[in-house]
Amino acid sequence: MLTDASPERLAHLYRSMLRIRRVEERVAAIYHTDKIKSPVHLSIGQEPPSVGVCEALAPQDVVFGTYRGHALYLAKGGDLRGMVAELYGKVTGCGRGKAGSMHLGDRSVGMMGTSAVVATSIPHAVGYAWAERTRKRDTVVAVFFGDGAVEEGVFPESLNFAALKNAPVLFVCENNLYAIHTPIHVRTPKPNYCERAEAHGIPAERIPGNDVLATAGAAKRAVDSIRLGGGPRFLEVETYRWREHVGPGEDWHLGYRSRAEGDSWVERDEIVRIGAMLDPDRRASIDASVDDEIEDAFAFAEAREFPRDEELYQHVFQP
Ligand SMILES: Cc1ncc(C[n+]2csc(CCOP(=O)(O)OP(=O)(O)O)c2C)c(N)n1
Ligand SMILES: [Mg+2]
Repeated sequence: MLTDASPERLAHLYRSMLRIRRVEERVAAIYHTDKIKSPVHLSIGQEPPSVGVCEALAPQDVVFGTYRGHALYLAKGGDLRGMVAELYGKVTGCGRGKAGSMHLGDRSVGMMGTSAVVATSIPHAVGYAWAERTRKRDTVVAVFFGDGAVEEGVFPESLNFAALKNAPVLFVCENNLYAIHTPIHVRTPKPNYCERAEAHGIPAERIPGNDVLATAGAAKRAVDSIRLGGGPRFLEVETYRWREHVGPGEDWHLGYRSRAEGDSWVERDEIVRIGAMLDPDRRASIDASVDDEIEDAFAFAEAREFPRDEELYQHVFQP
């Protein structure tokens, strides 16, 4: 990690978050054409948790995520062309066109995979971390999940096992305050996620305000401790989903959350905040290069082929 708030570091964080935002905006804009063959759970507004935590990880470290995985895939260094082609269902996609948006992976950069079944990647990550520790490998495993996943039974089971085995795992709860259309306060009497981690002997930190620098700082402290053998850590990053739960649009009309609440998050857009810390010329050059890269990735996806029929049973699990 570069020194705190150096221009290089801010430019990197800005670029990384902007790239995720612009790709997803393009996905949303073309979704009605049906060229994208997959349901999409957009991370627009939720760029800081993935970008902040991934900045603190080393190249050999690995991540596990959820169906809302575009931000994590890109923040961990996943190939942009591979992701867009995957959304199109093309054979050059990172899952050879068979995985779609909800199952992104790129093992070459430690993006181990994502799951559409809420909370399932938590025990996967703990098992992987324990295996890496047993093999005496210098790997930190970060697992990302939503506030809804905390209500699944595997959450406390996984925390307990990770603490017991001193597994090198960083739990990252992206608390966007909702599970689909249900707010936290009607799902749980006490959303004290950090206390729940601490009850298992796992040090925990809550980062309010969708703050990428604070997230990166907390993640760095946690990752350093895990790498030194300090055992699992827990982060709760407060964030906010701007678009509908699944799909390209907005959903303020549904009434489960207010436009005023949404506006309060949009007004403190972290991409705008970090961008304002940059020299305007540098920011403009990043904006242009991100647009070029996205143009290239969509052109690549458009031009490529769908998998052939005979590939239907290749690269898939067959019991
Ligand atoms: C085991 C399981 N139960 C229910 C669902 C249906 N479901 C899909 S997403 C979701 C909400 C999850 O909310 P959260 O974990 O907060 O993640 P977010 O979508 O807010 O990022 C639910 C209940 C599912 N996919 N898997
Ligand atoms: Mg949620």
